[in-house]
Amino acid sequence: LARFDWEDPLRLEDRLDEDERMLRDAARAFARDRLQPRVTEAFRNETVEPELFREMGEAGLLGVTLPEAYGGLGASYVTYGLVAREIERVDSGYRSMMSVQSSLVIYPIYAYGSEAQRQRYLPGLAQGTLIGCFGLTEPEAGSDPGSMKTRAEKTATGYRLTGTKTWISNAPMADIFVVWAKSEAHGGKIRGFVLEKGMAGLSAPKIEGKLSLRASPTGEIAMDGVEVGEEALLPGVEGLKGPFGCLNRARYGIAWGVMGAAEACWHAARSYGLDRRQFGRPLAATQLFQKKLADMQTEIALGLSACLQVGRLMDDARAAPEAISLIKRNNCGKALEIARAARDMHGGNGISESYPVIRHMVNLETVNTYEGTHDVHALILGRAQTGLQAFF
Ligand code: TGC
Ligand code: FAD
Repeated sequence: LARFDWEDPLRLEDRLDEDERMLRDAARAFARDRLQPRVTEAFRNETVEPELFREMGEAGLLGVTLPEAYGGLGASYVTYGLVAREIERVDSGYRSMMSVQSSLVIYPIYAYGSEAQRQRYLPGLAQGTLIGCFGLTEPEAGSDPGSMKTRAEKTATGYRLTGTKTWISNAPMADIFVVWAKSEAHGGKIRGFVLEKGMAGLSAPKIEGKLSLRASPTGEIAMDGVEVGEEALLPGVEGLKGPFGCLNRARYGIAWGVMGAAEACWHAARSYGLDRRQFGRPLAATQLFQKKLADMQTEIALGLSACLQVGRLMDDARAAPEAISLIKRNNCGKALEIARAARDMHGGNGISESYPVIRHMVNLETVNTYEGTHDVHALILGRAQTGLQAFF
C-alpha cells in the first residue's frame, strides 16, 4: 500500500525538481531562522526593519525570477511560488514586502524599463540595498484603477506628476517608487514612472492604525508637482495592462503564499488539539475537531496542487490572467476560513500572540482584499464565462 503523508497528501514534493526543492529549503531555513524570531515583536510594535530587505536579498529571495545578468537567480515561477509559501508561513506582511519588491517593482523595471533603468535599479533591488514600492491605488480608485486621478503633465524636459496614492506597501521606507499616472502627452493613457526618494514634492507618510499586516509598513505616496526627466518614464508599456502585467505575477505568488499561512494555522491547530485535553481526552480525539482538520488538509492540498499547475503554465508562458484570478481568489478565501477555524480551535488561547493563529487571521483579511478583492476576482471569472461584464 502506498504510504500516506498527512502533511503532503497529494505528494506535491514528487512534482518538484531538484533546484526547486533546494531553493524552497533555503527559503524555509531563512524564514525559520531570520523571520520567525522577529515576527511577534514586529507585528506587536509595527517594527520597520529596512535591513530585512538586505538579508532577503543576500539569501536570493528578492529576484527569484529575474535573470542572473541583473542580479537575480533566473529561477522558475514555481520556485518563486514556493518561496512565497515559505515566507508567508511566518507572516503575510513579510511575504508582502518580498512580493512587492519582486513582482511589482523589479518586474516592471525589467519588463517595461529602458536598459539604463534596468542597470540603475535592478541590481540594488535584487540585493535589497534599494527598497521599492508600487503605487496604483488611490483614495477614490481602488477596485477601479482605470478611474485614477494622478496626472503626468508634459514639461520641457520631462513630466510633472500630481496626485495621491494610498495603501501602498513599503512606501514609508522606499527608495524607489513605481507609480502609474494618466499622461496627457500620451492621449491620457496610463503610463508608469520611476520616482526616487528625495525628489522635490514627493512624500510617503505612514498609514497609522492598521490592525492587520502590522509587520509590513504601508503608506501614501503624495506627489505635489514632482518634476522628473524623460528618463523616469517606463518606455515599454502603456494602458492598464502595464500595472496588470505586474499584478498577474504578484497575485500568482499570493495564491502560493496564503497556502503557507494556512498550513501554519492547520499545523498549529493539530498540535494544539493533540496537547489540549477536555472531557478527559485530547480535543483532537473528537469528531468535530478531526473534521475541521480534514477540511483544512483537503483545501490546502487542492490549493497547492492548483498553484503548481498554474506555476507550470506561467513557466510555459501559458497562464491566462483568469486562471491566476481563480487561484488568488479561492486560495485567499480558503486560507481565511482555515485561519478563522484554527483560531476557534485554540479557544481562548487563540486570541493570544503566543500562538500564530489570530495574527495570520487578521493578516489574511488584507490579503483577501488587496491585489483585487475576493468579489472583484469573482467578477473577472464571471465575465470570462458569460461574456458579460458586471462591474457596473
Ligand atoms: P479591462 O477593460 O478589464 O482591462 C483594461 C486593459 O487592461 C488589460 N488587462 C490585463 N492585462 C494583463 N493582465 C490582466 N490581468 C489584465 N486585466 C486587464 C486589458 O486587456 C485591457 O487592455 P487594453 O489594451 O485592451 O486596454 O479593465 P477594467 O477597468 O474593466 O478592469 C476591471 C478590473 C476589475 C478587472 C480591474 O480593474 C481589477 O482587477 N481591479 C482590481 C484592482 C487591483 O487588483 N489593484 C491592486 C493594487 S496593487 C496591490 O494591491 C498590491 S498589494 C501587494 C502586497 O503588499 O503584497
Ligand atoms: P473598494 O474598491 O472601495 O471596495 C470595497 C468593497 O466593494 C469590496 O468588498 C469590493 O469587493 C466591493 N466592490 C468594489 N467594486 C465592486 C463591484 N463592481 N461590484 C461588487 N462589489 C464591488 N495598492 C497598491 O497600489 N499598492 C500596494 O502596495 C498596496 N498595498 C496594500 C496594502 C494593504 C495593507 C492594503 C489594505 C491595501 C493595499 N493596496 C495596495 C490597495 C488594495 O489593492 C486595495 O485596497 C484593493 O484593490 C481594494 O480597493 P479599495 O480598498 O478601494 O476597496
